[in-house]
This record gives sequence, structure tokens and C-alpha cells, in this order.
Amino acid sequence: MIKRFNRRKLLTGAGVAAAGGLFLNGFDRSYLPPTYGSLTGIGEALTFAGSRFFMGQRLAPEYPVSAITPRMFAPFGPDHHPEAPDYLEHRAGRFANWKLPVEGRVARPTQFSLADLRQFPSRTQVVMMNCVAGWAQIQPFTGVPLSEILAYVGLSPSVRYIVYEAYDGFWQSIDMMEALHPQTLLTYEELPGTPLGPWKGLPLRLSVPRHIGYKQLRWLKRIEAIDDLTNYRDGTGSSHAAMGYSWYVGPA
Ligand SMILES: Nc1nc2c(c(=O)[nH]1)N[C@H]1C(S)=C(S)[C@@H](COP(=O)(O)O)O[C@H]1N2
Ligand SMILES: [Mo]
Repeated sequence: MIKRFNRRKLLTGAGVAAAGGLFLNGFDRSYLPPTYGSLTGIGEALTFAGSRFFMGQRLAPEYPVSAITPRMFAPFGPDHHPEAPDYLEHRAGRFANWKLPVEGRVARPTQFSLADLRQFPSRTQVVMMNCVAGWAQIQPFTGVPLSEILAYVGLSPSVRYIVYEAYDGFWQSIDMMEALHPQTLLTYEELPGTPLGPWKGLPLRLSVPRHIGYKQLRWLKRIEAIDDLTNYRDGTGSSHAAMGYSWYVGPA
């Protein structure tokens, strides 16, 4: 007889391990289910904590608007932007004809204008941007959750990664856990009503605050849904591997 895998037992075990992790990492309420507080719910709490700990569903910390860092780091100035001819053409036309292709393994490949993107539900988040070079700043991002756009185009069930490319030639990828995460935004404004500055990524920039700065590409050009990273381009999953930057480092 085939031994059946006992998921509940496994998750409870994971919960105990996660509870240990909580002691080491400091108490964090995001590991607790909303039912926390009832004594009978302790088994559920451990199961939930185990799932959250190992499944990586946590939100990146968010801050009040008053915590936004003054703009100290604009090494190339506030008008810094890509010099690629296609970008310059859109810039000259104030991005009126700019569109974001979302293609690859999707049912309805679509080109979204900025007005199209604004039709979807929006989210504003004030989050920490951590640069690999050592600085960090708290910044606002307003835009449409990438999950909304992916739902609209209809992902093939085999899709495992979302690739995104910028006008300055950088490209990156994230897995579905990040792509569908509620804080992964296609950002078209800073705070609501405040346009994205040129050096902040005009007209569209990815905010993915559970990742380090170099994964949060400005000046987005296109998005592609793919099944397999190892057979895509050079197999490294990003333009940054060549510079020695890891595909995954977390936020800092
Ligand atoms: N297209 C593109 N996106 C980019 C970069 C870049 O050079 N090109 N720099 C990245 C790096 S290294 C960091 S730390 C963040 C900084 O974002 P911020 O200046 O908006 O806070 O943007 C990222 N996005
Ligand atoms: Mo960076």
C-alpha cells in the first residue's frame, strides 16, 4: 500500500520550526492568522505560521507618507533617462503613443497604454528601496498590481516566470510568487496624482519591494511570461548576473 503524505502533520511540524524561527528573528504578527488569540486555535496558528514562514507570503513593511526620504540619491540628476532612440521618440511625444506589450505564454497578448493601465484597480505603497551599493530610502509607488494585468492576459498554466525589460537594456525576472504578490506593482505615479519623475522610471516602473533595488526596473519596455528560465536567453534570469548580482537576494 502506498503511504500517504500527511500534509497536516508536515505543516504542524513546519509550524513548530517556524515558531522557533520567530524566537530567533523577533516576534512578527504577520506569522499569525486572524484567529490568533483563542487557545483552541493554537494548532491552526502553528499550521498557519509554518505555511507563511515557508511559503513566503509576507508583506514588505510599509511606511506613512511622512517617512518618505528626501531625494538624496539622484547621482545622474532628476532628468536622467535612457538614450535609446525608441525611448527618446516616446519621450518627445510625451508617451502618448507608448504601450507596454505583455506577451509570451499568455492567452491574449496585449499592448497596454498608460490610460489602459489606469483602468485597473490601483494601489499606493510607501516602501523601502534597498540598493546593493549600500543606501536605502523610503519611497512611494502608485500603480496597478502586476497580478491584475496577468489575469487580464490569461497566463498559460505552465508559466513559471515573468520577464521584464527596460529601455536602457536591463532585463530581469521574478517567479510567480513575486509576480502575483499584492505589492508587485506596475508603477505609473509616485503618490496618487504625482507623476513619476524621469529618473524614477517614466513612464512605467516595477515596484517589487520584497526585492533589492536592481530588480525594480525603471523605464519598462515589455513584459513576457515564460515557462523555463534556464532556456531563456543566457539562462541566468537577468542582465545583472554578468555583473555578479544574484537572481535572488531578498530586499537587502
Ligand atoms: N532600467 C533600470 N532600472 C533600474 C536601474 C537602472 O540602472 N536601470 N537601477 C536600479 C537600482 S541599482 C536601484 S538601487 C533602483 C533605485 O531606485 P530609486 O532611485 O527609484 O530609489 O533602481 C533600479 N532600477
Ligand atoms: Mo542599486
